[in-house]
This record gives sequence, C-alpha cells and structure tokens, in this order.
Amino acid sequence: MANDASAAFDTLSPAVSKGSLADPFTPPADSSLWRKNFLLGAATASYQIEGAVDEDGRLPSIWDTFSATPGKVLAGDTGAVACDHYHRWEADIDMLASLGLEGYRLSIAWPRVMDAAGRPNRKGLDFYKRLLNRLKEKGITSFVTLYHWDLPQHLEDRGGWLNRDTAYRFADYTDLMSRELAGTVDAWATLNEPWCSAYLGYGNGHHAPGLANDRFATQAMHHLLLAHGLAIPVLRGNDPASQKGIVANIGRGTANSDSAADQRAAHLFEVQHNAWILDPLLKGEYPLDLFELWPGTEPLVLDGDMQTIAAPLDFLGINYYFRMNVASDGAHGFRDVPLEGVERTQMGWEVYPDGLRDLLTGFKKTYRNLPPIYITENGMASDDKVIDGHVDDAQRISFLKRHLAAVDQAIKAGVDVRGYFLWSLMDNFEWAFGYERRFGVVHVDYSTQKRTVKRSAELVAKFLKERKARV
Ligand code: IFM
Repeated sequence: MANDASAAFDTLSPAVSKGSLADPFTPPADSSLWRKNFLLGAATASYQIEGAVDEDGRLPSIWDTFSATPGKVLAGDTGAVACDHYHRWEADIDMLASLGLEGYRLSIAWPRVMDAAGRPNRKGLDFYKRLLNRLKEKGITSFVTLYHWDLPQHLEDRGGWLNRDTAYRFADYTDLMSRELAGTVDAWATLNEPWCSAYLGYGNGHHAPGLANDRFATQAMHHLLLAHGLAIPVLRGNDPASQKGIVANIGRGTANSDSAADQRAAHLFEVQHNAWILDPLLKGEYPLDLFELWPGTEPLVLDGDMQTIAAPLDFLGINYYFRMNVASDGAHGFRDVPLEGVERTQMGWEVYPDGLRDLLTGFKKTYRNLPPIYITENGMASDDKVIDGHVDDAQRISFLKRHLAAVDQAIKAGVDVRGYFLWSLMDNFEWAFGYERRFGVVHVDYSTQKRTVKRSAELVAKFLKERKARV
C-alpha cells in the first residue's frame, strides 16, 4: 500500500509546526507507532459528511427517512447538508493530506451509485472515482466501506435487512462497485458495525429503520453477515490486489462485583457485543449464549450460510470506544451500572483505554485464525469551541495518546495490529445525536462550513512529520 502522503503542514499553527509547544501527544520512543508501516489515518462515512442528498440522481436512504421523522434525531437534524463534502471534497482531501495522514477510510452511499433496478448511476460513481483517484495521486491509502448504514429506502420498503433478498442485492452492489473502482481501492470493508445496523436499527429502534424486536435483530444480523460473506468472493474476483475485510464495533464489559451472576453478566455483555459478530465470521457459528440472553430468537439459517459467512478475511477492522460496567439483571441478562467518578466523553461514554488492549489480546486467544487488525475507528466527542481561531481539544489529545498506548501494548503482546484511523476526520452528523456531538479532529462550523484544524490534529500531524523525517 502507498504510504507517503504529501505533507505541506501549512494548516498547523506556527507554534506547533516550529515544535515550540509542549507536546502531550507524541508516543514514547519505544512505541510501535514509530514504525513507518503502521498506518495512521482518519475515517468518515457517507451519510455523516456528504450532504447533497437530492443531487445527481441519489435516491433516498433509510437515514433520510428516519431523520425526517419527528423525534428520532436530536434537534431534528438531518444529513441533508452535513459537511457539504460532496461539493467540498477536493479541499477536504487537501486538508487530510496537509495533516500528513497516510490513510483515509470513507464509505460509499449505495443510494448514490445504483438505481432501484440495479443500474449504475454514473454521476454518483464519478464522484467516488474522482475522490479515489485524488487519494491515489496524493499517496493516501484508501479503505472503502461499502455499507455504513445508508440502505436505499426502496430496499427497506421490501423488508430491508429482514428480507434475505437484501443480502443478494448487496452482492450485486458490491459487484458493480468493485468492477468500477478496481485498482483505486487499497482495502475494501463490506460492512461497518453490523451490530449497530442489526441491534440499533432492528432491535431497539434507536437507529434507522427504527424497529424494536430482538428476533428482528438476530435475523437482520444474519442477513447482514450473509451479505458480507456473499460479497467477499465477489471482491476477490473483481479486485484481486486489494485487501478484503469487515469492520466490527466491539465493547468491553466488566463485572460490577465478584459474584458469579455479575461475572456471567459481563460475559453475556461481550457475547452480545462481540461474539455475536466475531464467532460467525471467525468460527462459522453463532455463540449459543446469545440465545440464553434472548431466548427464542434464533435466526432462520439456511444450509451453507455459515460457511459463506466464514469466508477468510485479509483484515478485521475494529472500532472501539468505551466499556460498560454491568451487573446481572436478575433474569437472563445484564444491566448497566454506571461507575461514578470516572472520566467520560460528551457522549457520556467512559474513557477506558485498557479495554481496547484487553479485548485485542483476548481475541488473539479466542480466535486461532484472527486476521491482521486495523483499528478502523477510535476517538471521542467533546463540546469543542473555536476560540481566537483555535480549538484546544485537550481531552481528545489525552484520549488518543492513551488509546494508542493500549494499541502498542496489544502489539507487544503479539496482536498483529497494522494501523489506526481516527474517528473522525471532521465533526459530522452523529446519527441520533445530530450535530451536537463533535467527534472530529477538525472542527466544522455548520453555518459557514469553515473547517478549523483542532490541536489534536496538529499534534498528530507533527508526530507524522517527525516519523517521516526519521531515517
Ligand atoms: O459516528 C459513529 C460512526 O458512524 C460509527 N462508529 C461510531 C461512531 C461514533 O458514534
């Protein structure tokens, strides 16, 4: 993969670029992050940044419908304009390159590139072709996610992920994209966070399409994983040189006490968050404990499905944000017992870097065929303000430093982690929380679309510049 992103660094504040500010970010000299082949990049997703939802033949997605439904998204926000990236992509890629970031993880909006009859939408496709070619010119490694939650509404109208046919439509979409974009993509991820699509979308209704039934969640998950498994050989056939994988969000669950019931609750939390996805992918079976948690919710699985789902992967993308402290709910499951006096982010999520290390080292023991790992998302939301042209996001700087140290510890414990993507390149539409929660390392003023590089991004850039300069 290309790894020599051009670095103008003209977005840095003079004090940082001269190295005269104290630096609370730079990893210690013995950190694996200094290895030049450890990819450091940033991530975004189509619906969260693109806007232009009615332009050039884009069809409605489930998130257009959901966010237009009163009460579903904070302050009634929608992705209609978002960061206006569809029109500002060139400047955004220049910004990414000027920060010296070596990788960019983006997603493709399925409703932008394919019509309801499965025919290509040339204008939508051209947008991604231009963007990917520009990344290539700049030497930035591209990670492309095919599905980051913006399902075409016409497919939801036919049952969405509850309809097995959607998995086959996803394979068709994958075929089109990988034929059209072959040679411009370094790594393909089929799905982003199927847990969120299945559980938040169909299990508790907090995300689009807003259905709430555990049985729906397990069936939607099965069809999502089937879609993934059908897509992998398609990608291998059409774009052999690229890497192929999937991105899973993972959660650390710790027990509120030493009691056997609470220990079991923490185990079940991790089954529900992690094994539900990773066992089918890496062992070809669902964890039986899942159905202890949700009795009677076994999905309909046809002969051969589990083999399809367990197609070998070139990489596993891991998104990590927080841990949950849990206790037994007195029945089959767990309940959240929020700890007091711990550090939290604007989302209310606990900052717990050790969880990332512990999960990674645990996966290495559990899954003998664990593929190479990229941390495809990690970051935090904070209520950042631009003051005198600068954003001092001190908590994020510390958060990133500590999580990167956890990644280093996992690598030193033998886990093959090859890269890390900041979530996110810029503030964006944070789903049910709209624009209030700011995850970017670049601030976006939504009234003017002005981008302001936050101090965290300046420090990451400074580190990358130093690493690049090393012989
Ligand atoms: O913004 C999301 C992203 O789309 C998927 N992973 C978690 C992020 C923060 O909630």
